[in-house]
Amino acid sequence: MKVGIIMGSKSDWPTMSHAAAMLDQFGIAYETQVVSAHRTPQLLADYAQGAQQRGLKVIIAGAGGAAHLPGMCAAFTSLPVLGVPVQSRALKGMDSLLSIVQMPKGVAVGTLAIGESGAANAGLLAAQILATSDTDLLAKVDAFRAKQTQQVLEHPDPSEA
Ligand code: RP5
Repeated sequence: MKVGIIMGSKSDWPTMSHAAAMLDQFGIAYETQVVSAHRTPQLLADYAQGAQQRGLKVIIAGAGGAAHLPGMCAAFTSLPVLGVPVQSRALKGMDSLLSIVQMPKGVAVGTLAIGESGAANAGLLAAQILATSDTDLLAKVDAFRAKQTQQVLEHPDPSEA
């Protein structure tokens, strides 16, 4: 497994599945697990501290509300941690975003957008990180972007179905 996708609750999966789907597109092996900063703190410590030794290169961590998972995960490992703010019911994910993005200097989390776009882009960014040392994967990322560009250029009329 190259990428670990963790999330605070099963209820985060509909969002975080978009990270998994992006990794699937690139044929990147990943694992998924519920790891909660609040409900299973010891599991979080064990997961993050053992991640590098188990061969993971990037961790994607999604959580909602008082979303401490990405920051605490980053505190336990020097692997790159990509944080996905899951959209919460009460505050629409602003709480998640602000909890994740405002890391104090010295411990870094790469924060993505709220919700599905952020999860998908976390998968894409993980692919781009891995592609820095994998030319086959870099070619796939380039092809993905070229196809996206082509689709826009081939259909410039916004009223077209
Ligand atoms: C967070 O609390 C989770 O990441 C989830 O987004 C939120 C709600 O969790 P559940 O009450 O649905 O389990 O820890």
